[in-house]
Amino acid sequence: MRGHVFSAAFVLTVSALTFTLPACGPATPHCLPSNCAGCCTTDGVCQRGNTVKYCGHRGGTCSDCGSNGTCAEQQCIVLVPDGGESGGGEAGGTGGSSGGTAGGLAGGAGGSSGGSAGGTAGGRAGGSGGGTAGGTAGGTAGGVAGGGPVTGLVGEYFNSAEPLMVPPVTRTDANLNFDWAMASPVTGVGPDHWSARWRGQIQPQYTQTYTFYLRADDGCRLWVNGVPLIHNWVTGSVSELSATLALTAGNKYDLKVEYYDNTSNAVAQLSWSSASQPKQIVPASALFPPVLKTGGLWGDYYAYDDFTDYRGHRNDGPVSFDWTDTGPIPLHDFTNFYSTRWTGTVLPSVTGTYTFYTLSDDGVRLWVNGRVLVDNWTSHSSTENSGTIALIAGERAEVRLDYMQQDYDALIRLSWSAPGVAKAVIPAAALGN
Ligand SMILES: [Ca+2]
Ligand SMILES: [Ca+2]
Ligand SMILES: [Ca+2]
Repeated sequence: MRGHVFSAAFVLTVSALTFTLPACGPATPHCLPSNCAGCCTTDGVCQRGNTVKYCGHRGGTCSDCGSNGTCAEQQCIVLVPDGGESGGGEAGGTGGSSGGTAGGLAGGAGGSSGGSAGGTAGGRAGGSGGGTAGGTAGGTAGGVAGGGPVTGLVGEYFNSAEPLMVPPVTRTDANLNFDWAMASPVTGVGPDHWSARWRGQIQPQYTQTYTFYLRADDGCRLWVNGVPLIHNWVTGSVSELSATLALTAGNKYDLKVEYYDNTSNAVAQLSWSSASQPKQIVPASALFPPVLKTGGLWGDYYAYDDFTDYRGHRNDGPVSFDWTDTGPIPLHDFTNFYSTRWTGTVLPSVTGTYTFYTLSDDGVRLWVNGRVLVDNWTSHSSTENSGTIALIAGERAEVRLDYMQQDYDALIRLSWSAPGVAKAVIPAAALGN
């Protein structure tokens, strides 16, 4: 497939989200946003200075489940308040090795010492036990002692050709300046046939048109503030693609990069330049962890029914569409043989067994917290499928919904029910990404 470079000339303004951070809650088996603004460490104690996106479940990959059915190995993606959390002072992890990686993760796995996190930024309880983040590449992620902003991107690494869900390894990467050569990117992920996703925010210094350069072996995708700038999901030797976007100094823009290595060498480097900014690898000081956006799922739209020929992205909430006559305009206007993928989170309002329902024409697949709830990837007329999973009130669950249209009618709807929650299309207010 050919690569796409989207040129965009929008001036985009991001409204800053401000989080109020309550005091850290008591030790709980689950790190609930209702009683804690932080991620859980392996013993369930909340860390200050972070806001939970999801915490806990690792679905079928959980290797150490507690007696209550949740994972002892907490897998947290954390969101930090814009501008950093000031009230901190909890010491960053002592421990260990090197690094200065680590900002934002509850690293979680294993609890061995050797902590990541030395020199993390203010307000974070770094050093959550080692494991995943230890020894990451890239140098100083946070590094600002006592009250400075937490920098760096959340990096998720997958043993699959596509970034799916519930990655086996999550860590903070200071920036994207990787040349792994023939090696594995991180313990737990093999040297070939792996993929990664980085999410966060990027803050320019100048109000100018920036050029973004993504140098990769093999495939890569880049979005800035939701605008698809580069889409080059192909196998090949190292290549660099570029695209431009007008930015405003000091604003923080959502950044997402997806990447895969087929075989052999692996390279992923993100640079930028502008009239006043000589071309450079985007530094850690301009990169920040992601901020949760509520109100919808992230939808990626493809003109073919096998997730090829990418046509763009938008936030969708709720997911309830009849595209029989029009196709999903304005992303594209094909009425036959196309596909859409939604990713994000749902926020349960009660603790209990949820039933998720898809109504589709044609194929549909649904994952929640890494578990397959619906798999009906066939050509069919309007059909309802369902599956159940236990969720916890206030704890966001990861969702991925794949959809494909073959011909004739085109319908897709995502609903849920739970004890005390009547069956209904999942409302926008319960969606996030
Ligand atoms: Ca390789
Ligand atoms: Ca390669
Ligand atoms: Ca159809």
